Amino acid sequence: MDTGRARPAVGTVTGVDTHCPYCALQCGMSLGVGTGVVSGREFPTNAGGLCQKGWTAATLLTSPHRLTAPLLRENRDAPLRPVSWDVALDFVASKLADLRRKHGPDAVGVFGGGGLTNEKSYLLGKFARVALCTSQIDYNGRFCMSAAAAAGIKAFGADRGMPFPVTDLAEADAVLLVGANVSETMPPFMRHLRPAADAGGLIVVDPRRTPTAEHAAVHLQPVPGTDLALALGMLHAAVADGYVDHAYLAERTTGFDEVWRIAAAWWPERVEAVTGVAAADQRAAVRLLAEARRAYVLTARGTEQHAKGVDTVSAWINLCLALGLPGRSGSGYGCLTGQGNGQGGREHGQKADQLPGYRKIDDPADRAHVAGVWGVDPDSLPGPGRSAYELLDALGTPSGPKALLVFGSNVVVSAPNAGHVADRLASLELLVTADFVLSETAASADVVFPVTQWAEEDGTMTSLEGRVLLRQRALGAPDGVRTDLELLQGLAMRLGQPAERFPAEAEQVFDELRRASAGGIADYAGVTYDRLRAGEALHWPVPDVDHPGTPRMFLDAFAHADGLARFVAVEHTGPAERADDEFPLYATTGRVLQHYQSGAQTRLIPELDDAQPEAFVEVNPDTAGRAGVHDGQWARVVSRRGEVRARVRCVSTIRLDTVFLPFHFPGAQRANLITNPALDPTSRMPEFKVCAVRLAPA
Ligand SMILES: Nc1nc2c(c(=O)[nH]1)N[C@H]1C(S)=C(S)[C@@H](COP(=O)(O)OP(=O)(O)OC[C@H]3O[C@@H](n4cnc5c(=O)[nH]c(N)nc54)[C@H](O)[C@@H]3O)O[C@H]1N2
Ligand SMILES: Nc1nc2c(c(=O)[nH]1)N[C@H]1C(S)=C(S)[C@@H](COP(=O)(O)OP(=O)(O)OC[C@H]3O[C@@H](n4cnc5c(=O)[nH]c(N)nc54)[C@H](O)[C@@H]3O)O[C@H]1N2
Ligand code: SF4
Ligand SMILES: [Mo]
Repeated sequence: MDTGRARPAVGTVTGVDTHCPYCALQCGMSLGVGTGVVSGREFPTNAGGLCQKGWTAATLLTSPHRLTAPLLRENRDAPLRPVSWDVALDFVASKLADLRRKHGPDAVGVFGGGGLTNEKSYLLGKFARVALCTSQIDYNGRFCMSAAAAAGIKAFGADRGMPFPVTDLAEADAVLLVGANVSETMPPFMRHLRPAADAGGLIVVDPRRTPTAEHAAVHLQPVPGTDLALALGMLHAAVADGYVDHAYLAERTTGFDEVWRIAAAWWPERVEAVTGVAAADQRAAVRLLAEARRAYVLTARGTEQHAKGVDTVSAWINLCLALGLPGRSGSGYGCLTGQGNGQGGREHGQKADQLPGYRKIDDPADRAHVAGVWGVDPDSLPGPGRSAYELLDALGTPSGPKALLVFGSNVVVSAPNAGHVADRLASLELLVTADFVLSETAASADVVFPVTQWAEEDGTMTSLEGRVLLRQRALGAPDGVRTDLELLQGLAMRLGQPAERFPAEAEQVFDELRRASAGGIADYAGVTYDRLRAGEALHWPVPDVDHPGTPRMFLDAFAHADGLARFVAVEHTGPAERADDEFPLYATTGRVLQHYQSGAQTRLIPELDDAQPEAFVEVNPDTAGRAGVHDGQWARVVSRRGEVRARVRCVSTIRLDTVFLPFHFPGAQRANLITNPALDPTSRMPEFKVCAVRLAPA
């Protein structure tokens, strides 16, 4: 195993082309090797721009907080101490083998992440199914993309976040952004919306007046958890005002009548009473969309992270279909993928019900294909396992896993009902993480493996527009760290697997992934490192090496066998938890510009931490007054599951019945101490975006 890569001397190489390690926009950047200085690079998604997280991304490469030796604790009360790689690997492998012998293969669980490269996601899924033989693997994408993915598959037969290039948006006269605060979550993305905004065609649906909403001609502010009703009202308005594209309906879709049967009862005035969005504003938004020459509807987590998230996204897609937008050049529906590899991470088999290439683990033909590539008996592959929250909830219970391996997620901070999740983790016989910093989850583990960061390893990422990108190694890694692939190989070998079944070279893993995905929905067979190195823009599917890729999907036909898109009949029922006398407010959660996710990385970057050092709760001044709290004071936000401490930020533009908390902070400032783990029946997405709370002085 090659671990001794020297850091190139200052000035030997300058400016390696790479991509930002954080979000799905995957902004092009250049990393000054030796200087460690990041600069924006001309690339379609960012046109040279970066956000503050991008500019400061290299800071963590040389941070003193970086882990450079494996850590191990003898027992739960002992501190983590540095040990050698061999000691840590031997310890973990023998514990895993032991637990499996005693309790069967499902005694070991695996939790992955949408920030992992395609190669890591693929090898992690293979490691779980082949080396551990466990069905118990899932990942944080369940908390992120799963609702829109499921709705996209229902409607279109395939799920690619944006089935068109990001740059197409610049041609649009109208864009409806639902539950997306791109000004903070993907700042360079705003440039693609500027033409629509300048033309007075930007519509934003968000309970808060975000920096994104500031650019909107129409800002709709629904009660959190009522988007489905809003979408039904807007569909009703589209029909009533004569905007339905009947020729498109007949040629390209099926199922409208069922949908209309429900939407007919949701006239805009009724929807106003449920959502708080004026009927006239609903109609104005529909008019802007329908009268535009080119229009898009884009959803993100605000509308998706609900226990009815799939139905809610279906309702937005229904509106899109009624207006004839999807599958046409210059208009359409898209979901904004979140994590760096949010797209690829959900295609290659770290999801409980899935095999590489977006194949299904319970489909005999899919199992046979993948087992063939892996050189194993299809019958030896386990079936589907538990979804992310259900997996965490089952840890340490009689039927649940006794050990968990975590790659690329900080669930102690980011999982819903986080207090309970921390208790479940504490009940395990073995918790193992791989990370480059001591995240809150790593800090509670028995063994922590120190791994390389983005700039120190090769790998591919699939961005929010379905484009496969090569992130090439720019630097040597510090002594003592190994790649995730090397770690998986080391464990697999100790579990009796041949080394060549778990290659540690990214390009070799990718070549195997190409074969495993060949013929699947997310077909990467024609993507090669050489084509990517040559700068080709390859959007999947790319079925063979001569295929130019598919920047725009669905132009001729949708991915269902009959080529038609499906309207999906959905009804509004509202949030899982209603406000009442005891908990009179709705809390919603989300992001600020400077922090990324659980904050494990960005809280360690001084410039970002200085800008946003602590949790806050955004609250309307009238609501604050009634609760007896003042701007700048610490408050408690209490739900049925727990309470979180946050500093009050009075904001007059937020709804009176709604408070907002970022989820980036640890300990008592964890927003997830209060969130509701009510799960969507299809996607198993938790209800991060609404729960009932009360506000009180701290
Ligand atoms: N700075 C920063 N950028 C990021 C990330 C990060 O952590 N920090 N993470 C990346 C990832 S993984 C993701 S998934 C994306 C997420 O990107 P976004 O979806 O843009 O981010 P959020 O802040 O989670 O949610 C967006 C908005 O939804 C609103 N909202 C809350 N409840 C509701 C509701 O019921 N209905 C509607 N319509 N809106 C509601 C919130 O007020 C918020 O402004 O960002 C990516 N980019
Ligand atoms: N209340 C609330 N909770 C939420 C959300 C919300 O809107 N509200 N959003 C949800 C969403 S959309 C998401 S995506 C999740 C994200 O939440 P998490 O899954 O916790 O994501 P990160 O904070 O990015 O954690 C990634 C961890 O893995 C490490 N890491 C990064 N890259 C690698 C790698 O390549 N290999 C290894 N081994 N480790 C790596 C990082 O240092 C970090 O410790 O949070 C969810 N939780
Ligand atoms: S928008 Fe996303 S990809 Fe671009 S610099 Fe910021 S965090 Fe990085
Ligand atoms: Mo996400």
